[in-house]
Amino acid sequence: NIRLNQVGFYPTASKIAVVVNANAETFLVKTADLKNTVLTGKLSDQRKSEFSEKRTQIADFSSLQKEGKYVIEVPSIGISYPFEIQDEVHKNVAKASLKAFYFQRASTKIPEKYAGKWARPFAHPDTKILIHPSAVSDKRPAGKVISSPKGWYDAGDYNKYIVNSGITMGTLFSMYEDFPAYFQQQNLNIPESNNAVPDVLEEALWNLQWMLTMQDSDGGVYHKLTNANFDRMLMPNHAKKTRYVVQKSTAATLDFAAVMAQAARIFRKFPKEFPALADSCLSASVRAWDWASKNPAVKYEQNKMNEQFLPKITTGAYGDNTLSDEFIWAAAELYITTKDEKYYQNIDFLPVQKMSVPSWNQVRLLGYYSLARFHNQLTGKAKEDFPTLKSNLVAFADTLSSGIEKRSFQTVMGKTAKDFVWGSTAVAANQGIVMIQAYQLTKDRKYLDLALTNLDYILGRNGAGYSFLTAFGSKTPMHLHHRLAIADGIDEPLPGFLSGGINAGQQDKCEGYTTKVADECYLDAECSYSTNEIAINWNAPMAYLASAIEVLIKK
Ligand code: 9MR
Repeated sequence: NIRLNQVGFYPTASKIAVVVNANAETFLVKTADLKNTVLTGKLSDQRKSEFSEKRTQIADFSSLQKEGKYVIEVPSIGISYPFEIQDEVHKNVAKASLKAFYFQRASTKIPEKYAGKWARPFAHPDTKILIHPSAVSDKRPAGKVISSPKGWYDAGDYNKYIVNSGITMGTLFSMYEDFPAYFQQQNLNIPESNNAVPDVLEEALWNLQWMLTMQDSDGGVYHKLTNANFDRMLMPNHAKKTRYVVQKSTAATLDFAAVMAQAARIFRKFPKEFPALADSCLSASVRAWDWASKNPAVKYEQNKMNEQFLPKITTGAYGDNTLSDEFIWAAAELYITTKDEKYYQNIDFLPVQKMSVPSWNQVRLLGYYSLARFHNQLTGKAKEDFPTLKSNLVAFADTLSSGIEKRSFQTVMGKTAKDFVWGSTAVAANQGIVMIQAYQLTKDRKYLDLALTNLDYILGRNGAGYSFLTAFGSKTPMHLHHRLAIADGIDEPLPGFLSGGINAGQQDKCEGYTTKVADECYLDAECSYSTNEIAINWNAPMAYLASAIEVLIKK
């Protein structure tokens, strides 16, 4: 009943625990051995979010700055999990949530040297991928094969989806571009660790190389590389179903264009290591943009596709009906990389009430973030628009956080029940990134504290009482819907993976849910793909938020 960030707190930042259904008066902070009480405080009045069922009280112990390991005690209620107060307290959280991508690599052996007990054999060469009948083109008839190795497995399954790779790569690249110095010194213990290129870029390159293979000769990009149906819970080297690339789509092609434009300017800075990569990425990006301009509304409608073509494809659809945001993101990245103002003409702004945090089907803000990051280099209309862009982003941060003091858990997350969707931990992380962007634009410390509320949410201050990142915290998911973890025979899940988390939808209909309350629905069970899967597009904002906070919260 005492919910808090189970990892810990920074000496100089805010520290809050939330006491659930207690109606108590005081709390004590004790050293973890329970021998000394270092602070006694008064609990706040009770409060409750509309959709929530729990009345909560706030224990604010921000004044405690001494480093150490502690617990919170609420007399007659109980004692919290232990936590630390320490500088760089989320350093390993940031690192592990990035290292997770290494574990998701396809087409390679994962040796013990880098993976410890989670080592596994080579799997999914992906050198003979069938062109699905939905994907034929002049030069590539049905039944022909292409080679499309590497990349990351999307999630708990072993398929590779361009749309979801798009937002994931965009988020990781933005993280690097926002804080390059931090990543210059980070060592993830991956095979490429001992060269001059930051590990985050080497890791992203693994997926970038796969993405490049997904472009057809006309510039369009296949929506995904997939089995016809999901695998059983097998290790990847035993998952040997035929794999296909399916039809090209405008969303995949524009996400690809955005990622490649961003990659071009990033890898341009490493000419010695990658002499031709930046040029290849840029030309791939431009060709993708041109294809999308000629084919602006090719949706991926899996059910319709299945009426026309065999085999039927039943894996993740990532179908998106609104493509305006993909155009904006790709245009923004292409404009920044090429400085060609013709791309910028595609960019517009929305009233703040209509803005939404990034998700795989809503990438508008990724474009805005990049424009904000490079505001000193903007020209023409982009330069004129910058004040609007800035005030919109800041106003959006204010909208998301307004009313926080009335919420059960005092986090930006949970303004409405709608936050608790499939992959809600990534909603929290992405809202945290909005706060970081507002901080970068204003340098107002309050946005940093707001970002931290959502990191606290993810690591334990929430309605389910879990720290949703595996291996971090006392109560963490143990039974993820993650084929690698289910089939490996090892009790602990792979470390550094973010569970999808609380989701009121309960689409998996698993047995064992104990509540329908929006901010509590979560089931730590393998069958619960709608609350307990992992996914690359969730780990990326997690890594961003933890890394940004590590960089920005100063000693
Ligand atoms: O993250 C996706 C979520 O937003 C959708 O509601 C859900 C159902 O379409 O799919 C999620 O993505 C899954 C993908 O389709 C297949 N790989 C696993 C992904 C995470 O659950």
